[in-house]
Amino acid sequence: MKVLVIGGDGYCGWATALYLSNKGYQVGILDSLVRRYWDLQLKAETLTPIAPIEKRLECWKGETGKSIELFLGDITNYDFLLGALKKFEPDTIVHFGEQRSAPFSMIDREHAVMTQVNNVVGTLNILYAMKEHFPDCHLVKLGTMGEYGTPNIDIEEGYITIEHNGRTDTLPYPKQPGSYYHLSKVHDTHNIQFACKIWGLRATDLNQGIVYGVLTDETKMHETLINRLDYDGVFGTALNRFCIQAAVGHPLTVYGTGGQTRGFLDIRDTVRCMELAIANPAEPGQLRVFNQFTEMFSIEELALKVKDAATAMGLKVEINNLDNPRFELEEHYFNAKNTKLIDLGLEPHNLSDSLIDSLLNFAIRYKDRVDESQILPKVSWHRK
Ligand code: NAD
Ligand code: USQ
Repeated sequence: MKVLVIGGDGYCGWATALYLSNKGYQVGILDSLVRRYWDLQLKAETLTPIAPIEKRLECWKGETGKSIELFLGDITNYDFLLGALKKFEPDTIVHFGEQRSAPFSMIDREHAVMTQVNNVVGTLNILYAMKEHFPDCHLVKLGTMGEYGTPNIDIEEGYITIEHNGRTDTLPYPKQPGSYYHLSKVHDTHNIQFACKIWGLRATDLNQGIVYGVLTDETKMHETLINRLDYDGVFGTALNRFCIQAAVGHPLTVYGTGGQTRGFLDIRDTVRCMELAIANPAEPGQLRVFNQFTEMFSIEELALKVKDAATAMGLKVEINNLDNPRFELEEHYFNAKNTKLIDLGLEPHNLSDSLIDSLLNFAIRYKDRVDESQILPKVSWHRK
């Protein structure tokens, strides 16, 4: 089976492309490398020294004998996208290729517009290309748990059955996203749903939680295959950031009380979920939604776990409750369903002390690359 991984130079995409290639899928990577450019603009580097994409692929071929075809370009350019799809002829398109940082989207008007144009137009171009030329192709699209926000009722997987004035219907679950980035994902969901309905396309929307970890069986084969690991205040995410902060002796940056609860998963589960979604495609005309996370934690709980593990290693760690730069509930109900991927065969890697230890040790290995001025959050959701 031929799988085109859009965004295959990024954190989730790189790990997924290698995993699928190792499993025997014929894999192509399409990426504009814009994320590397944003890092340069922000003067923020990943903790890990990531090799240029061509070197990464050469190394993969050397290690495994497997080739991954590369398409360099931007999916908001329809002619480029169509050219790449016609050359590769995928059975499945895995779409990770978006601007994925909530703080980045909240920097100012330009970044909000850029995020929404990049994400919404890119996805819409994929839908049109599928309709015109690849109507049987399966789209596996990365959404986010943040599309739902934090409602005071259980979160279902994409749809909810509602009884209203004596009548009943199953409807898309209400969306209350918390940034212009998260909003772009909601707009994507609506566009995909509409395209599946009117053109009979097939798609799976994976509402992924926050991913942590760095090593997968494939990315650890060789230093040149190493994945990115972001720690800066714009692209770094909660648990990964805390481990790197602990490694350099920076107080852990909990925003507000830390009562914010989210779904989380290990990057080794991200790649397995992709395989499961690809191997069990949606039906024509169907937009399936899976909630892709394995466990729920509050931010405070995670900070305490990292503090305990780091202290046991002899590191000195404090937790700092900063003024929350975001507009979000800090104490709330959160109970989301996540059975559909488990039903397909996912066996979660739950967050263990040994995983936190290994992430801490990994961070210590690269700690000389940390620029501490990049750690504190600089982007605010609030009106000045
Ligand atoms: P990333 O920034 O590491 O990778 C995204 C890749 O997409 C980059 O290599 C970038 O160059 C590429 N890209 C962006 N716009 C593009 C365009 N217009 N054309 C071609 N390539 C483009 O992000 P990630 O952490 O790997 O996230 C991948 C996807 O998973 C995103 O859609 C994100 O919203 C979703 N997701 C990520 C997480 C997480 O914790 N990292 C959690 C939930 C969902
Ligand atoms: N937070 C802290 N301290 C930090 C960083 C974050 O307290 O140093 C808090 C935030 O205020 C928020 C929560 O932790 O309440 C999560 O923030 P995050 O930066 O770890 O993750 P988020 O902005 O939600 O975005 C990340 C990815 C995004 C993905 C999303 C999944 O960047 O691509 O869509 O996780 S989810 O959160 O389920 O929507």
